[in-house]
Amino acid sequence: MKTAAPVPVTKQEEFSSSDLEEILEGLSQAQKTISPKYFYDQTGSKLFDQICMLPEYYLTRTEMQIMRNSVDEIAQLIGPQASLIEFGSGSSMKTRLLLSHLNDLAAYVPVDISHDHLVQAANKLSQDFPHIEVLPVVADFTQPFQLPSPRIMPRRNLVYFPGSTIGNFSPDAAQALLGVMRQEAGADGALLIGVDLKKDPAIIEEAYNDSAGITARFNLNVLKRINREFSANFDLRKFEHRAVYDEKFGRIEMQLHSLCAHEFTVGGQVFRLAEGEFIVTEHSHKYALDEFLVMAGKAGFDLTRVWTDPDQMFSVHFYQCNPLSEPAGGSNS
Ligand code: AVI
Repeated sequence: MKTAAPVPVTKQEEFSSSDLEEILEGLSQAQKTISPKYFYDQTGSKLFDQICMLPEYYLTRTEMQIMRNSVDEIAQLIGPQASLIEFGSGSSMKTRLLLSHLNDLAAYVPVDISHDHLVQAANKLSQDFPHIEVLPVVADFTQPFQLPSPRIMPRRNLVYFPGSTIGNFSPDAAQALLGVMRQEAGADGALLIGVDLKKDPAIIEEAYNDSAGITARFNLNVLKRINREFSANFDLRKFEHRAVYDEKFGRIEMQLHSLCAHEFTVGGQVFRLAEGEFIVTEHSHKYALDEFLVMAGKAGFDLTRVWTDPDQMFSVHFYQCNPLSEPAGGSNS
């Protein structure tokens, strides 16, 4: 069997120095928090892939069905020789459908913070789609980053952000991230984004409290990771996973509840938790269609088309960049 050359990786920055500071700061707040970005070590990334296949986790299944139904129309809207830039690509599972329908793509640029998972997925994709140039970028995509130069000059950039990962950002941070996407998309660019919709809270809570306990393992794994990478001593037996929908904020909140009063240490600093006190590990915001449209509009995106499933559980949006809203400091195109 022929083995393809490994894909060239662009590395934007080192993260490790500020990670410990960020974790310590989150744990020092009155409401202790750990950023969801720490979920995705090797184990966390694998657990997340399992979550996507759970019967209760309707998001992936529904989004994929919408994509399957609409992919020809999406390919038409994208047009020839685009560069497909995926923010937070992870294992790029959802992208395969798109890649197999875009046969004259200039390049596929997966962008992710998790180096190993990204490079592994990019090499696999490059083998499976040998006609597409795969140019992974290791970067914190919440900050503007330099795009690699494909061999074929792209006619336009398409930013792809599936999975409703936008929901894991606070509305302000989501607004700022849409601004970064607008900048990376450039003058003739476009955005294809998956957004989970507001619905019966019971359906949402089930999706984050699955009966097989995979989401609980995913949530608790962040403590294991911090133990290993940041000299911490969390005792996982003293924590319990919970996920609660907050109607006021339109978001699910993932928590790690302390089952008893106890202390733990991270990077030499001691923290205390009372019984019943919890650490917030993630918010997953759900949007009404028009709420999201307004946010995208403010970032400089004009809606071309939105697709939903018959039960209005999930939505996929295609936006064109509004040429009048070219970000200050230029674009990446
Ligand atoms: C990645 N993100 C969109 C997932 C979500 O639904 O918010 C992460 C997740 N957390 C628990 N289950 C899935």
